[in-house]
Amino acid sequence: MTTWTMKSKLKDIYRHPVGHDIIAKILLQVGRSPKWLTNPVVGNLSLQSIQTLTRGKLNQAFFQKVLNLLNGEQAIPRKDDGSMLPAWWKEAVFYQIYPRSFQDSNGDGIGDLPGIIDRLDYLQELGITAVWLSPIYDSPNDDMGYDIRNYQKIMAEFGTMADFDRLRDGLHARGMKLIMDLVVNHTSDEHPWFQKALADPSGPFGQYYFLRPGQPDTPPNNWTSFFSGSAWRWFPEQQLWGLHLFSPKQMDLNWSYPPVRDAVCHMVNWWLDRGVDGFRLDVINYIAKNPGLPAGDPLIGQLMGFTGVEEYFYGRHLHEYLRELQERSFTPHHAFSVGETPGIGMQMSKLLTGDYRHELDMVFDFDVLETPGHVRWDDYRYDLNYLRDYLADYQDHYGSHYWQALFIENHDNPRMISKANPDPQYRIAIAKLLAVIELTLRGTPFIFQGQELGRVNAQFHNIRDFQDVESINKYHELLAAGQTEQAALAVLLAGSRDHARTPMPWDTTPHGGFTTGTPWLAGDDDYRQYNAYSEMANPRSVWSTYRHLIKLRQANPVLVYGATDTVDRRRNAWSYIRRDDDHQPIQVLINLSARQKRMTIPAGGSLLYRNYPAHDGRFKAYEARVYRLPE
Ligand code: ISL
Ligand code: CA
Repeated sequence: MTTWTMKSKLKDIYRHPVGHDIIAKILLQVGRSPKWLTNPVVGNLSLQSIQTLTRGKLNQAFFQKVLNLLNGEQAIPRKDDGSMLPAWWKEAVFYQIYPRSFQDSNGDGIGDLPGIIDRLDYLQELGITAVWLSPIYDSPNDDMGYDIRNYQKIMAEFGTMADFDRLRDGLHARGMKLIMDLVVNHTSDEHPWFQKALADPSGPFGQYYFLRPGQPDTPPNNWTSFFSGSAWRWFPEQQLWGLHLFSPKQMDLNWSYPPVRDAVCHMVNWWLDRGVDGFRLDVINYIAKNPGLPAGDPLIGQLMGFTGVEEYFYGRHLHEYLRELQERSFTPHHAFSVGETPGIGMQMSKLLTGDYRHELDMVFDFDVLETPGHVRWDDYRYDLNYLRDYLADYQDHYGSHYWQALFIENHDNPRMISKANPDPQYRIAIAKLLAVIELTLRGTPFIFQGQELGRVNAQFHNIRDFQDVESINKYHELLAAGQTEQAALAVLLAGSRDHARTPMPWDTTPHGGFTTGTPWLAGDDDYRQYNAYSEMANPRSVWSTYRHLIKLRQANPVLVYGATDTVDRRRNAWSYIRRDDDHQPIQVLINLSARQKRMTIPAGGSLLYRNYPAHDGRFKAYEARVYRLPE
């Protein structure tokens, strides 16, 4: 057993999975490259000498937190041994549906299950083989369904349990799998468990949550909420504080209390028995708060933007809880799991997903979403060279026991095209380039609704155009900090989650055919040009690219399981070859910039796809091509 101390050196810490990801995360936050560490002078620095060098700015308390994390994890990820297990979820192409915004069937402006059922043929036509549904459970919608009031009931606006059964059958009849969203870090404050806990804090539900006695102006610790302010809510009637990492209506469940784990397993089994094929597990790495809820380190808080994270993003009992859930629910049902794990990097993710560890099958690593030194709220251009470096690193180093979840968009993020280059003349080329990347790498692609149409950020004009609790809180936080309304709005325009949540555009009728009523979240008139109906009819559309590449992937196992050899990594260039022992290799060539680029075309290759009409010479702006190579 290794014990990490202030004498430990940076290069050794970087070899430890947790140390590796913490250092990588800090460098990403401050906008530095990990290459910095290969400098021997840097690598040989001990924590002690770093403390001295920073003149105590990084104090003892800070290092103690880091050491706690290091010493809390003794496991080392298993190395690549070439033994890769096949699985349906490795071969699948997933599609994420945000039900509220997908298709309204009854004119109330809210997407619903019958609406999704009407669009199953669309998904099949696109080539999708698995669907992830964002939450459809009964909820007061403080956080759009991520605040669940009843796990075993369908949200009234979305339909009924009978609709759900029809949806499940419709998917299965088309050969598609169905995974649901499992939100068990917290429940709505309107969930009966919480209501009972409040009504009788010393009764059977009192320990389901983190309820603490105290004084109205001194919360139990300094943790902050991801949706602004303290993570503690005061309940004056009961004279109790309650912990909520997200909105004050999302109360954190206490996983250290065994009845909570029983209740969760029971509920998960109920859905799995109902024929669900697996789950996407919401902020699942946050479930294990360290015992005693120790205060967050202010420095870490400053660096990460949230105080307290180090005490729950990789809590001491996390592996144990995940294994229990796996053993009691997932394994007996042969169910699939993908964890949403903010803050977890590549090495730590291995310890959560190794095929020999019985915890999760895959996780989403969010470091793909922002380039070094940036956060989601920044208005900046995402450099696609970073996307290349990030993905190539996984292709090179993830190894045979782990499997990457490939994604660039979801319901919590602005559209990637808008971040990479909002100039409309490049929109289609970038959309197709992103499709090429996501559909030709090793890993499982998750396409977020509208991504296949080349959706871009919405044209919001006013704070009243936003619906998301996070955006609205952020806006008021900025005003309270003295920002002008215009400046605060600019921040929302850069980072709001609502960009991903506008209505899905189906055709050129009002509101893109999403609803005959008034949509719950207004879109703009982009649907007149970019919509499913028009794009399906056009062989050169973004949609047709997605369809073509999905089919290509499905027809070529080398694109799923093959190794990835990077052959060109010059600035603004990326080329890789997917190969295995049984098939002809496939080479991908990409110009990552708006400038023309000279690329070396493979001799004897046959063209499988290109995002521009045929032409000679240099690669055009954001040009991407796929070739089949001779054996
Ligand atoms: O960690 C964060 C801040 O950097 C956030 O990204 C946060 O962890 C992330 O948004 C978690 O998302 C998931 O859980 C939330 C919900 O609002 C999101 O929609 C969901 O995807 C709470 O359930
Ligand atoms: Ca509806």
